[in-house]
Amino acid sequence: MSPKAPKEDFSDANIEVSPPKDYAAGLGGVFHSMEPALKNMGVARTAKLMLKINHKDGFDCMSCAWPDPGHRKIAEFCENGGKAVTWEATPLKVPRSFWKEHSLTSLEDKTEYWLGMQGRITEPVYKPKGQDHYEPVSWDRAFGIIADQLNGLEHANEASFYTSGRASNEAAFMYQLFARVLGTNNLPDCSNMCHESTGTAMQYSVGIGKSTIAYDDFLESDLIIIMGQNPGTNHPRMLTALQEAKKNGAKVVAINPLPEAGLIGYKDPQSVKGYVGKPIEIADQFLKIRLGGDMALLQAISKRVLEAEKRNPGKVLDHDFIARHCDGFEAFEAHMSQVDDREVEQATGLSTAEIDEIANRYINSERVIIAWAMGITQHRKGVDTIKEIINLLLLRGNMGKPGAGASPVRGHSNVQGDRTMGVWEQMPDSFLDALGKEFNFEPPRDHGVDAVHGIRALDEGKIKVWMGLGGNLLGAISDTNLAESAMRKTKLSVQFSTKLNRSHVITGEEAIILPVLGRTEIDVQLSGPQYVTVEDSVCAVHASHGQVKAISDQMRSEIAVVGGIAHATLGDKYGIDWLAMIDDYDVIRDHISRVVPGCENYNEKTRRRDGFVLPNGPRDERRFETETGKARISVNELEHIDCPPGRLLLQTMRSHDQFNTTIYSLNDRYRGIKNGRSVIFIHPEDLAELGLADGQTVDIFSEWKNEPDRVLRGFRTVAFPTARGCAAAYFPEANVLVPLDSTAIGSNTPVSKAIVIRIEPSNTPVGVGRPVTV
Ligand SMILES: Nc1nc2c(c(=O)[nH]1)N[C@H]1C(S)=C(S)[C@@H](COP(=O)(O)OP(=O)(O)OC[C@H]3O[C@@H](n4cnc5c(=O)[nH]c(N)nc54)[C@H](O)[C@@H]3O)O[C@H]1N2
Ligand SMILES: Nc1nc2c(c(=O)[nH]1)N[C@H]1C(S)=C(S)[C@@H](COP(=O)(O)OP(=O)(O)OC[C@H]3O[C@@H](n4cnc5c(=O)[nH]c(N)nc54)[C@H](O)[C@@H]3O)O[C@H]1N2
Ligand SMILES: [Mo]
Repeated sequence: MSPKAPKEDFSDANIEVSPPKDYAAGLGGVFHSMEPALKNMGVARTAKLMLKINHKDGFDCMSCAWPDPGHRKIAEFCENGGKAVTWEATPLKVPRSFWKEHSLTSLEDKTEYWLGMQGRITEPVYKPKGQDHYEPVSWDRAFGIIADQLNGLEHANEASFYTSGRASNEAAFMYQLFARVLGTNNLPDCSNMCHESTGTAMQYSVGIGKSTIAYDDFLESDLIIIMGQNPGTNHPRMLTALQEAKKNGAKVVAINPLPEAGLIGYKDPQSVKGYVGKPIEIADQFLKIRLGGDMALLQAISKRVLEAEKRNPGKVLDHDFIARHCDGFEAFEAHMSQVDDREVEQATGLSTAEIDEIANRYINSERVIIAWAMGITQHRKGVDTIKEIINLLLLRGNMGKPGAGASPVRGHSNVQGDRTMGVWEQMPDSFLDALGKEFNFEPPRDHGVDAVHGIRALDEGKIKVWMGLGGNLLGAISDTNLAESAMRKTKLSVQFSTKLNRSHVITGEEAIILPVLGRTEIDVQLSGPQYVTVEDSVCAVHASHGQVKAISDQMRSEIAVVGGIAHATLGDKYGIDWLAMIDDYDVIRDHISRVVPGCENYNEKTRRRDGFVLPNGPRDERRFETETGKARISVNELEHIDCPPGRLLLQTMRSHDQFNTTIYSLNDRYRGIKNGRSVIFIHPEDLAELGLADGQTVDIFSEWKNEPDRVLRGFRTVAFPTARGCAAAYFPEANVLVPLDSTAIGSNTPVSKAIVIRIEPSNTPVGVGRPVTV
């Protein structure tokens, strides 16, 4: 069957709801990646690619950042990796006629799903000022338009350079170099909306904003606590690691307001036993916490640890570790004695017995890992919550020893690498010094804008050129309506993309889309075939080799595009030879060797079959490069989320069939949803209290300070066993409800997991196209 793009947009009118599942994967899981919608993408090319995913001579799966085990299986991928590959490697092209047929105005009603299903973008297109259509444009002309706009700016800070975490290390390194040579640190990235809270907290507490464990630590741990993460969907291969850890005797505690299937049970899709056998149990204890309750829970556990030490002096705390490596213990101990049990109960919705149980598990385990993701970072107190995770680990020396440590599980497959390469609006001076020395220029020192401040700057008319190395900022950022009107105020918006998304539809006065190669595709430059490099969630760096021929020779590698724009804009300013970097990526890697700490001999090390692991102070030698030179046990004030009566707290999360703003199908299998995304999950007793029925159509209002309510209309209620007082809906649709200024303290990450909402019966039908948001 040759793939076809859908003409009509998809309808949510026939949503089917069935009870949620209580286990994840199974062999069916892998086959599920070929579900009908994806079949439309054409699976023939995918078959070959499947065998090369995450293999040593293959390519790095572009889905999530979960690490590769040392021993890789024949099929080292998961269902959702399969979807990502199929989606990218489709032979379906956006035809030239598309741009004539569809005005931008007509595309405004289209869903992300429909846009993505139109196929790969294979030629550069340009939307001139005052026009409502894109038209094909040559690469040279596109570079020329961009260069003219950039060179016409009064200051480089009128440009902003967004990055999404799929970009390779080489592309990211060149991109940040280009921005800084131009004279700006305006380098917002998807991480600002993702693990920024982790980076901020861990940098403060332990001197590095990354995981302190290696893959094998999971296999040596005796207790793994998973907080605010849904690995069955978002990091499916983590379930294999958990299964092996359990075989080795580890216990697992899951903390989540939703009973996520993958946290309850698992069938390994890659073993015969997994196919025919019963699911294994994942969580030994499941804490159905209220949204935002984690900080209170962590404090309550730490309090119990300290009390246990009082009862058994010298037996509970790791005194030696604390004395040698930590500071702040006394102040912390004093602060924990004030933790108020009633407040903990209110914040968490958990019973004393439940908290006692997890505390006892923690105290009785020698090697503990705490893993977390967006359920922790995307909260107003996300940074402080992560500091409390670190506090708890430090009390018993659970850092820098086998089987123990902090495991923030990253999102995008190379989001961590992009940061290592300097994509950050506030890189430290040491990095900027090295960059300036290598390329003979003085990098700007003022911090740039992050994702949220970037939208504000757009709205204030301060950004004249906006560029995106991948991603879909308008789909991903909070406050969709505000963000979109902000983007329309810029002069030129430029996107490097594989597929169409919202950020191509809502544009600056002029707009350009530049079609790039994806990770699956063979990349040949003047010096021959090239590879790129990536860093996973546990700081392992390795090469990724494209495997299939691109479906059009008009597409260029991200590196060739960054280099092309830089060359057109800057020529050979400061003697930087952009074209040499394009011709041979080894040249970029040589620069990386001399600029990025830990990347010395980068060409040699990334050619090793296993790549290499970046140095990590806490993990390698219990070295903590904080301001005090020690790991900091910190004091953090608990803050209760204020949810007035008659209101619910809403989290926005991913369905099983999406990758961020990319929608693979309208199903969310594990949660029992089929054929639609306009749903809001609510506890049956909350529904009853609010006078609402299961299956009723409602409008959702977000209440924020004195601002007019934000609204999402025509959603179907789904009675669901979530924590009381909490609701859940899918992002990106629900982003319209998140106020731009509602961000985490310290990291400025949008608070996507605790939105105060009011729900009212609706007259808007659950319908076709994008939901109604006015
Ligand atoms: N297939 C697939 N894989 C992906 C992605 C994808 O979209 N699809 N996205 C990638 C990216 S960029 C990222 S960042 C990761 C995201 O990975 P996750 O963080 O797993 O993604 P979310 O869907 O946001 O899920 C958040 C989880 O936290 C829980 N949660 C929400 N609020 C709270 C809270 O207050 N406390 C606790 N304890 N739990 C809470 C939710 O119920 C949910 O289970 O996945 C990456 N991998
Ligand atoms: N409400 C709410 N909002 C959220 C979140 C949430 O949980 N709730 N999560 C946040 C998180 S964790 C993140 S990471 C952000 C994600 O924000 P982004 O990273 O900006 O968004 P994505 O949806 O991953 O980007 C998808 C687009 O990337 C392009 N693309 C795909 N592959 C490639 C490639 O190889 N190269 C290039 N150049 N382009 C490519 C395609 O055009 C595709 O449409 O969203 C955030 N927004
Ligand atoms: Mo993310």
